[in-house]
Amino acid sequence: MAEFKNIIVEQKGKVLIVTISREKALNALNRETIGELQGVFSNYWSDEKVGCVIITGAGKAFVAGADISEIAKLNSVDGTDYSAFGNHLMKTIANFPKPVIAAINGFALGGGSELALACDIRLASEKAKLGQPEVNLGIIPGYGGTQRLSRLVGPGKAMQLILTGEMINAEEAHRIGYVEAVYPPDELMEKAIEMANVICSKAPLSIKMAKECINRGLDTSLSLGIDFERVNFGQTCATYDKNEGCTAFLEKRKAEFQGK
Ligand code: CO8
Repeated sequence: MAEFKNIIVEQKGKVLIVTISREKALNALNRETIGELQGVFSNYWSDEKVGCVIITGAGKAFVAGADISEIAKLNSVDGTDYSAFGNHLMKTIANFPKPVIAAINGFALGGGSELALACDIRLASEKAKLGQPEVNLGIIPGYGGTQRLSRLVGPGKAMQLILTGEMINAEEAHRIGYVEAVYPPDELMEKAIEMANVICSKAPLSIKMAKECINRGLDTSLSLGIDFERVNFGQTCATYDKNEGCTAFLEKRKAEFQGK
């Protein structure tokens, strides 16, 4: 396993846990950290020994945003480039062939909220605080926040959060559908790992195709999305695991999926 400066990567069974650990800056995403995260997702893209990834943060923050000391130095050209660099990571996570769960342990602000939004499922600690405070800095979200937050919570709520820069607590985030579940702080990782293990116990190709269908559908019309689902459904019917899953059900035994 490669050594990283700003992240810790550990594997528990088929679950990869990526902890952003830059506590002196509340895990703010500087270029180096984004590069390290990009490296992890590239490395594990085709690794069959990993079935699900959890991203979390060390200390009191998930990620308190992009690194403001780097943003402060950007001109227009650099800003566009910086946004593209971070967006490449967000797209890599969104397109990653296995689910990615954000375990939001604390502050998830700006780029930290956007990182969580690029993940497939967001679980939060009761201590989490979320928001897109970019307007306080004279910028706007630049890692997909204007697009993904509005798709998740609806345009009105996204407008309210992004235009006021308001920071909300986990309970409110759950109420509006920004996060899927909220747990006591000491149970968050346990619950995230539990969910990841449930996902890992299913047919890997079904998981990959279902994720892709949901994401592709959000990016296109309903009828094209349903067409995409139809083709993928047909593909599942050609897999070993479909045969195994259906046969196991009929034989009243547990399926042994092989990811093929
Ligand atoms: N960047 C750099 N350093 C940070 C960041 C950050 N985003 N957030 C916190 N820190 C640092 C602080 O400067 C402080 O450092 P030091 O100890 O050296 O003074 C340390 O972390 C601890 O922070 P605080 O003392 O402020 O801790 P508090 O508990 O008092 O407050 C807060 C916690 C409320 C989270 C507060 O730190 C805060 O408001 N942070 C900034 C939050 C923010 O505005 N985030 C959005 C940043 S902009 C962004 O994410 C844009 C994304 C898109 C970029 C597109 C391409 C460029």
